[in-house]
Amino acid sequence: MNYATGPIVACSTCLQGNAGLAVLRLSGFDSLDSLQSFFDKPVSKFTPRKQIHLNLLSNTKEVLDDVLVTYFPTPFSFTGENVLEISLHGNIVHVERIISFIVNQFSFSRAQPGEFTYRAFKNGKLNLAQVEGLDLLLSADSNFLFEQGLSQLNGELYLKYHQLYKSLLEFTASVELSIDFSDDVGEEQIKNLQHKHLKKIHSDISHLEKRCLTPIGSLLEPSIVLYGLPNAGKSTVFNYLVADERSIVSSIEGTTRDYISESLLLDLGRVRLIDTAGLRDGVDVIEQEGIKRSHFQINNAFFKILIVNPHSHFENKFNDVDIDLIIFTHADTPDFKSKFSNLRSQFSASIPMVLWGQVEGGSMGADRSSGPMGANIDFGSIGAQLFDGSIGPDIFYGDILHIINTLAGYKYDILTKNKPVLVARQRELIIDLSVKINKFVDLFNTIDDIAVISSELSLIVNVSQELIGVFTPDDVLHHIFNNFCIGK
Ligand SMILES: Nc1nc2c(ncn2[C@@H]2O[C@H](COP(=O)(O)OP(=O)(O)OP(=O)(O)O)[C@@H](O)[C@H]2O)c(=O)[nH]1
Ligand SMILES: [Mg+2]
Repeated sequence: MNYATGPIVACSTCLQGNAGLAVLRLSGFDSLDSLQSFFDKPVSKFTPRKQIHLNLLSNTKEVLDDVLVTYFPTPFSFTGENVLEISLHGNIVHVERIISFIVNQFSFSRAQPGEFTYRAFKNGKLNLAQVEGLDLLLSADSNFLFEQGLSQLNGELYLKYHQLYKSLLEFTASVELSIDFSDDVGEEQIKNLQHKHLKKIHSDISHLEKRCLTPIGSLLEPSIVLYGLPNAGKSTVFNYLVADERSIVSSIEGTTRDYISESLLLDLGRVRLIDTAGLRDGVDVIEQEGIKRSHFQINNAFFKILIVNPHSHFENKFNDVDIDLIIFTHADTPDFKSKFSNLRSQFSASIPMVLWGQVEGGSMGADRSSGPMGANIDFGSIGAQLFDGSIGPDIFYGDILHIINTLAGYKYDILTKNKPVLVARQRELIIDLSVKINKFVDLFNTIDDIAVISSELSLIVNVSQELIGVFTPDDVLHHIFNNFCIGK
């Protein structure tokens, strides 16, 4: 982290291309007077937190742009320093020209990634948990992640951490009490007090620990994987879902050698849909590597879809716990019904199943809205007349995208119901706290040496301090702030 000490400037809106507006953020300048030559209105007219409409001027008094400026005087700003936000026209070349002008004319530095937030943190405007919440919110791919980021930014977790920290300090004080005043305060009284505090701490930590048990990898970047044996129809289903001939489809086993992913927008937010290499043994090293990678994707996906072609020899070697949905392909082919009926019993009755097939004469793929056979046939579903409902109530008919949307959304809701702690740093510290407190409870109940108890306790207090950011090692800070992008 190599942050400047003087004033900094950056564009805080995402400028991937030309846009209507861009917002520049300037922070850390001594006074508005130093920037007077940049504006065609006197800075004495600027009212804090109210927009003012003016022209930006070059040093030869030419108009650079027609803008809106908002002034946030220290300490009532995002960074705690004097801040200006300038809304200007969002042409990339123009934005760059204005930033260069500010850098050269007024000796500003270009802000590094996360530098504004770092200043906010250093100046006590945000605590570390809030910084991490902001990071979560700004990079959230799902509504849930955004909401979690927002609630963390609003201090939901920080309050819990702080409450824990306070309990630990109170407990420490009661231990100190037994060291310093053991002659004056009754032993019984002290023990009661200490047990009460320890119980509270233990329960607070256990409660937080429960929120760290959901695997977060699968929540932060939710992915849905299609897996199964070679030739099952994975790539065919994948292409249908992403509405593009993205994956190569062929009747040759082992066509997909490495996994392929595409973004899919569902109700829960943006997910990665992954097509994997067919799982089989005894293949060449390249395909083995592809299969290894596929396993990694399967393990990490929060929603796993097994694709089965009932015409191929199939033995269920998959762990049923890991199957969220089974799609049986080739439902359009003769004999499908009997083959499928034989296969079904290999799976737990509680796993949802979809029957899916190519409509004869239609090409697999792109146009979901009408379907290759016209309006009456919903491509991706199988006509109900094929099965007459005799197959059972847990077989879904209808568009598979819709079914996946519903089931994946449902599972995501279950996984996120307990509001898991999402920031890896906090999770690690909470797990550490939990291990330490469990050990400590044993120690406290078995030994009487107050000096040993006190020193063990101080280790726990240190971890809780790190959790609320009273003490945070530099490399941890570096990691957190580097994750941000420029302008944040
Ligand atoms: N009739 C019919 N053919 C299908 C269906 N699904 C897939 N196929 C065909 O089955 C063959 C294999 O399909 P793929 O999608 O390439 O299978 P895959 O599971 O990706 O196979 P690998 O990449 O080798 O693991 C292709 O010829 C597809 O056209 C279906 O529902 N009905
Ligand atoms: Mg394939």
